[in-house]
Amino acid sequence: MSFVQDIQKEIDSTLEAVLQEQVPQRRGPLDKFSKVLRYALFPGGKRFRPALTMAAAKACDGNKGAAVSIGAAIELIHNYSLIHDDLPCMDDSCLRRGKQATHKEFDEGLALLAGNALLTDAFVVLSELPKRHSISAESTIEIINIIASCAGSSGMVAGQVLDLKSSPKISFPELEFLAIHKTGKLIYASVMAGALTGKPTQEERKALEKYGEAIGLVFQIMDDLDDAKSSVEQRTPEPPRASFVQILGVEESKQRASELIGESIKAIKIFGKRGAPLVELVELLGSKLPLNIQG
Ligand code: GRG
Repeated sequence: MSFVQDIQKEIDSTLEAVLQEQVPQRRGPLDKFSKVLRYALFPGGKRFRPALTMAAAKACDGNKGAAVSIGAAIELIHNYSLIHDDLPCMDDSCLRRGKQATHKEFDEGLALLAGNALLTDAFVVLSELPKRHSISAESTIEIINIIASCAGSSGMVAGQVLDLKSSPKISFPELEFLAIHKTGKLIYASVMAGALTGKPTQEERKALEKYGEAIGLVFQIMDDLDDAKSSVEQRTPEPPRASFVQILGVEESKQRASELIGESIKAIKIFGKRGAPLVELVELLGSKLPLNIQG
């Protein structure tokens, strides 16, 4: 089993345990709500962010159990963002991960509340790091601070506000700023929070900061390239939204992704063998780069 598949299993069972603990009443409306939460979380997506958390923990000789809990908490936040992103007042999407979006399967009210619950429950999981995994109170506060600030009004939510309000014709710097916030910040937090389960030196922190920032952007560029490829294959016009492909074109987007991949791998050279899972993950992300998009 690969590193990523291994992590998917561990994260799924931790998320299952969180559901069991956080929704105690198994009858009436709360039983239905528990189904809404389960529907949104399972089957999951790639669980890429938790994989980053575990890989960063490995690079810093961190605490594996704590990294699994942090990865699960980040996955709760990521899934909240997807539920809310699909709502009619946001991206208005009917499908997510090949099935009905949560608000379509249930209703908007329950979907909104499911997002709120997942976001809030993530912080229950994080606040239990000292009790469950002997992480110091100081490190726990730092982990919570990084995740909350990357998810909140100056992080992912800021990116979503810009996405909601900006025209498809924004400039390249504006698009990059949007992507760094909407997509990159939570990815960056996944890396840094994993590292903090160990005791990274200042130099190691700086290296991981560079890595986290670079792959956050790579993630969005690859997502835009994938969308462009699907539009061509399905002969459907791309929706009018700002994207790297729309602003830079296919070749320059690939070139930018490949530069960032190079920068991220260079940044973590100092970890030697301990950095192998981090390299594996960025390579996995870039593995679709040779993709051929012909309009
Ligand atoms: C609603 C506050 C709020 C934020 C929403 C995550 C997000 C911000 C919007 C999703 C829109 C989107 C398609 C962004 C592109 C990159 C991205 C985050 C894709 C989805 O993440 P994956 O590919 O999803 O990791 P899986 O299904 O694998 O978990």
